[in-house]
Amino acid sequence: MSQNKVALITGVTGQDGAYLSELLLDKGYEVHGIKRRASLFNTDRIDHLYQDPHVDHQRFKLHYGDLTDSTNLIRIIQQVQPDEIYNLAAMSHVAVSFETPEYTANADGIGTLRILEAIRILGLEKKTRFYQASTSELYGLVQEIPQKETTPFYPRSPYAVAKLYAYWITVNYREAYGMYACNGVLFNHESPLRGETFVTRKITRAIARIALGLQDCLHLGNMSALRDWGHAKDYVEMQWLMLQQDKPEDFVIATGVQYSVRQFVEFSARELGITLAFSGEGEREVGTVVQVEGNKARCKVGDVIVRVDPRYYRPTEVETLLGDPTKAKQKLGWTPKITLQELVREMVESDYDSARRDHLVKEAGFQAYDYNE
Ligand code: NDP
Ligand code: GDR
Repeated sequence: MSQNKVALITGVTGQDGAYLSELLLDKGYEVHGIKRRASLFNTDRIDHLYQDPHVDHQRFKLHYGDLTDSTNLIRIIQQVQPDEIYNLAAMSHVAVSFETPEYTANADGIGTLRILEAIRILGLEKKTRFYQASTSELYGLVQEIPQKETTPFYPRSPYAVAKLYAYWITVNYREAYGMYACNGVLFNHESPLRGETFVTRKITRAIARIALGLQDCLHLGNMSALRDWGHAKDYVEMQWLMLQQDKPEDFVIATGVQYSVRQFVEFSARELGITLAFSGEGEREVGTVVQVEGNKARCKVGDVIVRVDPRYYRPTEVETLLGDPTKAKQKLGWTPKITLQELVREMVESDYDSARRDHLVKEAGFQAYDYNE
């Protein structure tokens, strides 16, 4: 039990930020998070951790900030004096990074430099340990299967190129200034808290809505893409473990098992009693209902509920990712606890509950939220 440590999390309002906050609070940490100012509330994922700022001994505190503002980062780090910084903030959507490449470079690449420099400017090199949220997207056009710590990088998007800079500036500050700074090269990890436009959540949400008649069809891009999907709750434990070692090192975190996007659709549908058959190729591929069991799904045999929309293709795609987590298993004693089947079940159940709420709202004559991206 690491009591009284102080952690600062950037990206606290995101999927990993929420799970990591929970983990660190459970371990007795004082947790500070940086959130961006937004025109609407943006703390849904951490509202259950909220503590009244007017009471004493509060252990969860939020600060307004942004990775593109050095002055703000220096001020917060000076005020918080963290033992550990987890840099989770990023424009994290690969497809969107093609639309906003300069901003992505600024936030994801230079943002990391800004934090490392703040630590140095404040003379905290020996006190503050730094975790950088690196990514399997660095492998991009893969040079070796499976990918491990020594596999060469070949980034395939503005997001991955920005993260490449962040990876190396973290290594450089470790070597140049003796800082405890490390990269977790994490493969895709998902959960019911995953953003709705990442493919797994888009799938589980759509399948739940289709089952209840709230949506007709799920439109996807490249269904043949292969990913190594784990559970975010498992992976944030690794982020913490990486900062508890004697010396800083970089680690690949993955399950070592790979599935296609198409399989993820099949598994999700099956959770609600729907069996799908896929036919056609490329842009003409469709998923048709061939069997419906149980009473959860209202769709009928013969319904086409999955179609390809080239709008979701990426200018350069990462076709296959498969991680080799041997080093993490050996040095950190870690193995993922949650299987893909359990992950899919948890996500589908959570989205089915939300869809049932939307369905009740619609039945009661109110306009149901209906944004399908
Ligand atoms: P999310 O997209 O769920 O969360 C990203 C967080 O970053 C949000 O809190 C977001 O704020 C915040 N953010 C975005 N831009 C800025 C900015 N300019 N300044 C401050 N905060 C900002 O990502 P995940 O939780 O899934 O991922 C966490 C990190 O791990 C990211 O860096 C991601 O790139 C990386 N990663 C994720 C993997 C995954 O599979 N999930 C795998 C490998 C790496 P807001 O809520 O306001 O949008
Ligand atoms: P990824 O995740 O790009 O791997 O980045 P995403 O879920 O967006 O895509 C995974 C694969 O699915 C294909 N795909 C689609 N993707 C989306 N979003 N929407 C679709 O409709 C769709 N159809 C097919 C994609 O082309 C891709 O091949 C995630 C992010 O969390 C990054 O921040 C993180 O670094 C990496 O995982 C590891």
